[in-house]
Amino acid sequence: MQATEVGNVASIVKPLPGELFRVHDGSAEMRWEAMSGQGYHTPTDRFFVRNHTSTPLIDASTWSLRVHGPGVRCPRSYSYDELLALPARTLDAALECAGNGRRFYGEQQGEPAPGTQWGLGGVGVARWRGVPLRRLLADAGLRPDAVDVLATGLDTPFEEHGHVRRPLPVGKAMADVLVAYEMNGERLPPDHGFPARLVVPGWVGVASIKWLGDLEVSTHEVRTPWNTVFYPDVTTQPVKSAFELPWNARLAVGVPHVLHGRSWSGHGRVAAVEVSVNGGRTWRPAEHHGTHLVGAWLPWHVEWAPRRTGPAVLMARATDETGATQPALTPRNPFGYHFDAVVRHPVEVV
Ligand SMILES: Nc1nc2c(c(=O)[nH]1)N[C@H]1C(S)=C(S)[C@@H](COP(=O)(O)O)O[C@H]1N2
Ligand SMILES: [Mo]
Repeated sequence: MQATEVGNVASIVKPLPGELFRVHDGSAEMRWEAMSGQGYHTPTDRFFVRNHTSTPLIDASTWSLRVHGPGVRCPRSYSYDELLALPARTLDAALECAGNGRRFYGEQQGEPAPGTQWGLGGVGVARWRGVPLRRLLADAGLRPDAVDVLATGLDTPFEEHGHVRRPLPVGKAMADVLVAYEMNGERLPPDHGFPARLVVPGWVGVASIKWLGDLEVSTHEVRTPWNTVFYPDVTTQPVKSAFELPWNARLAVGVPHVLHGRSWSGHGRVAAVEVSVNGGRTWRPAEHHGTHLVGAWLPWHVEWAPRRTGPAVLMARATDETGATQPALTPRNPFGYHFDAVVRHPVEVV
């Protein structure tokens, strides 16, 4: 690993050391080698950040969260302390940007998609703690004709589109969504949504609105730029896999290596992972180990003792409990979302 170089972008508060992150404009991608030797969760110091504008610094003592709109009978407003006083739940869940893997539309399929050129590091698993959204909606007297919950962020408006906001269908809002105020056992850091954010398990990251200020419950379907112009028709995240290795990792010939990786799916548990160390000619099952939670990821490993020096291509292919698997090619997507094809990870045997 190279010497520490502390990167920084004005729009993100936390340090972005070069061995943990690749910085793209206003966003920071985790380097997958930074998960090597880590536990089940992604430590907050290396958790990816995706901001439309920049991280706001919000004063919790004057902050409040409104729950209102025609879909509720009794609008409510919660101070930070009131939110913290409600019954809390802990949830281990992956958060992933819809554009994670976008770079491979160009790199592997020869059809570059515009937008942030994420490798596979626009994903992380954290232990979130907060109040189930269903509790807030029930307390506000959710009406049977409620349709969408429009969550709005308090960050500065994005271009001419206004505040970042996206409707969440009531069915999902009442199922497993959390209004989180803790991440990995600590107060939510500014970059990840302090004082509170949504965590929407299995869905595209943009559903998990940060710096939450307002929840408006409607009795009709809501359209905002974040479900029309950007991120139309994307909800559940597909199946993906990554090796906890640097791109072009150098591996010594003739000695056994344990190659670690993780696979995840927005549809449910990962059921099987196969690995190829020869660019997809032959495959073998990976061994699963450790915790495996639905809505998070499955850690796995294989042993490999390379016999020849030179370049090699590692590939990992997961299948989830619904039978969804990683194809050889992802169909073209105009926005570069949901790249789920098997990624060819180059290494150098030396
Ligand atoms: N208010 C607000 N919420 C937001 C965003 C944003 O820019 N503003 N970015 C979204 C996107 S596109 C993603 S992928 C996730 C990223 O969450 P993270 O930065 O905590 O990793 O937050 C989502 N929530
Ligand atoms: Mo995203």
